Amino acid sequence: MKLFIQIPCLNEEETLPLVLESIPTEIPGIDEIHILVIDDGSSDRTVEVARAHGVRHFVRHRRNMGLARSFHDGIEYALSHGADIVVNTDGDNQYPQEMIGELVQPILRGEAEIVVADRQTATIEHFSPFKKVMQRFGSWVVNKAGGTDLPDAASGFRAYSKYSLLRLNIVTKFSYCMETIIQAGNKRLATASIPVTTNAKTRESRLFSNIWHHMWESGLAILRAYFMYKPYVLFATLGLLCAVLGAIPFVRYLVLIALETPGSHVQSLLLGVLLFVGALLSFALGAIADLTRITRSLQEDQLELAKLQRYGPTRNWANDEATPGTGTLA
Ligand SMILES: Nc1nc2c(ncn2[C@@H]2O[C@H](COP(=O)(O)OP(=O)(O)O)[C@@H](O)[C@H]2O)c(=O)[nH]1
Ligand SMILES: [Mg+2]
Repeated sequence: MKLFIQIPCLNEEETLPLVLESIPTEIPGIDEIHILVIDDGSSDRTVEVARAHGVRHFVRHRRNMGLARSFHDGIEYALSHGADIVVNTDGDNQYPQEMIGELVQPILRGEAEIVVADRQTATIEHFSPFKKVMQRFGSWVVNKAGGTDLPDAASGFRAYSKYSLLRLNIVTKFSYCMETIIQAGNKRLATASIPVTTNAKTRESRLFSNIWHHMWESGLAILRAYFMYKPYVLFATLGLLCAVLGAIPFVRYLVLIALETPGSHVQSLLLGVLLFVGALLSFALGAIADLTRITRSLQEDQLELAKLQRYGPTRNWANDEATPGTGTLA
């Protein structure tokens, strides 16, 4: 069993040693532990520091390409080097690397494909009460959209089985954390969570300038991910709303005409017709969006097969069965 621990880094020379020193050298059930540093265009000595600490695997971006792309490229590297499980941790030493052994256990036991560490945000001292409430709310929204039950959806400290990595396709540029959970939920990949305590804060977040920025980006990512899987829910709701609202002025118009009240009442008619057109458009867009969703899911099946061919067979650990197709693709 080959484990890759990937660390996306943007100028982390100061904290990276702490991260690397706290990564366990032995984990029950794991035969090989490899550390992969993804340098996303750092201008400091991140890579030299990693080398000095014995890191042998690197993905390097000449320019900064963002966290989602870095995660994606790290996964490609790990899978093409034979990873069975990939753990993601941060370069700012926010997460307790000592817990990686525990993090991978639900995968090894066949209970989950993705394990998300629960930072227990309610207990983190440097989080403001508002941030704590927002963390809970954000996780609640993600769980609603994905049909999952994870207490800390924004946590980047996670373990992924190879099978889950073959099935996930990241499309948003920013908050891949939320997106992966919603995808996993919609693809019925088993997820699990283990509680961890985070290390003391080493610096401010570089991903988000403030909590509003975080909420805005996360909200957009959640909406897009949700939209990818259930576009008809949005359009059907919008269409129904327009239809119901449109019926009110329309009925008013009919009643006023029937009662032969003075005036043409054309405004009511116009508003009613406008809203009915809106409803019609929403339903039509819903139908198109649903067809696109079907096309996408067929393309995802193709992509999964292509990845299987490239990265070799895997097992659906949670079901303890070979993935369809693995027999012939070996
Ligand atoms: N690849 C990449 N990693 C980044 C970028 N910005 C931050 N990171 C890394 O992502 C991780 C989390 O960043 P951090 O600033 O701690 O954000 P936080 O998750 O909000 O605390 C760290 O390992 C950073 O080095 C970026 O633009 N590209
Ligand atoms: Mg951080």
